[in-house]
Parts: sequence; C-alpha cells; structure tokens
Amino acid sequence: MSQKTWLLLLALLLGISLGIMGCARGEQPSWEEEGGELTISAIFASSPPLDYVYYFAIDTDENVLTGPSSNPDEWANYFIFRMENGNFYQREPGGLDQFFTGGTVTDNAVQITVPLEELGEPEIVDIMVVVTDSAGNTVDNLSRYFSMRPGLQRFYSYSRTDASGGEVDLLRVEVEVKS
Ligand SMILES: [Ca+2]
Repeated sequence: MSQKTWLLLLALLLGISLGIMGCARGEQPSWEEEGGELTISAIFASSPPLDYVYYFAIDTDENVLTGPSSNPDEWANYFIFRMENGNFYQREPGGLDQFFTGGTVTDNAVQITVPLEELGEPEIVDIMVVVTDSAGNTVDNLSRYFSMRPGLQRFYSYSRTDASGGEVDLLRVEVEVKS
C-alpha cells in the first residue's frame, strides 16, 4: 500500500475509535443520574454528648452570598437535619419534621448522609452546623456557613476557626460526595 493509503486507513481507524469513545462517554450515566450522596460529618474534640441538639442546615439556592446563620430559628428556607436525644430528624424548606434514617454517631462525630436528589441536585450547597443545649441555647457552631460544589469537589473540609473548648467542641465539618 502507498503511504497515502496508509494515512487514509489510519485516519479512518482514528475516526472510528474516537467515535466509539464518544459513544461510551455519552452512554455512561453521570454521578447525578446514579444517585450521588452527600455525607456531612461534624467532628468534635471528644464524644458528642446525646443531651445536646446537633443541627445541620443546607441551603440549595446556589447563591454563595446567602446562607444559614448560626440561629436555627432563622432557617425557614433551608433543609434542616438534626439529632436530638439520639434520634435524627429532617425537614424540607417550609415542611414538617420527619424521621431521618441517614444519621449516625461515631466516637467523635455526628454524621448525616443525604441523597443529592432529595436536595434537588444543587450545583452549590451552603452548609452550617450548630449545636444547642436542650433549651435551644447555642453551645457551638461554625463562625460562618461554608459553600461547596458537590459536582466538582469530592471532599471538602472546613475547620472551625476559634477553639471554644467546653463539653461540646466542634473542630471541623467534612463533606464527602459519593456517586
Ligand atoms: Ca445560598
């Protein structure tokens, strides 16, 4: 075969293989379609006592300039997850409390795992963590909410800036995105 034929053949093969790769990529479901989930861990200096209330607020308006304050009374527009007396509850914006089965307590962390679909598959989430006593007085919280992009960031760690000490001492919040 002439050099020109070889080049044509090579171009043809390259075209076919690119086409196949393109198809394969197109057919592969994205992590969203597979049902990605968000695991948020509030990590403490010591074992989190069960006589406090642990709140997670998630804002899904995809605007990083707005987000949950450190006062749970102001969270009407957010997804709220909380652990109280060892039980987990969830509440949609404007909704009512429901039992939540995606919560766990480990040695030094309170953790929730939420399917992104339940949050409306947001591109950006703004997250706040607050701990109160049973009377509703805040004992520890993030100084400010933080924002992350679940579609781009598989892991995110947000450290608390000032050490409060005390019985409940929130050190950091970690977010893991699983597909
Ligand atoms: Ca926001």
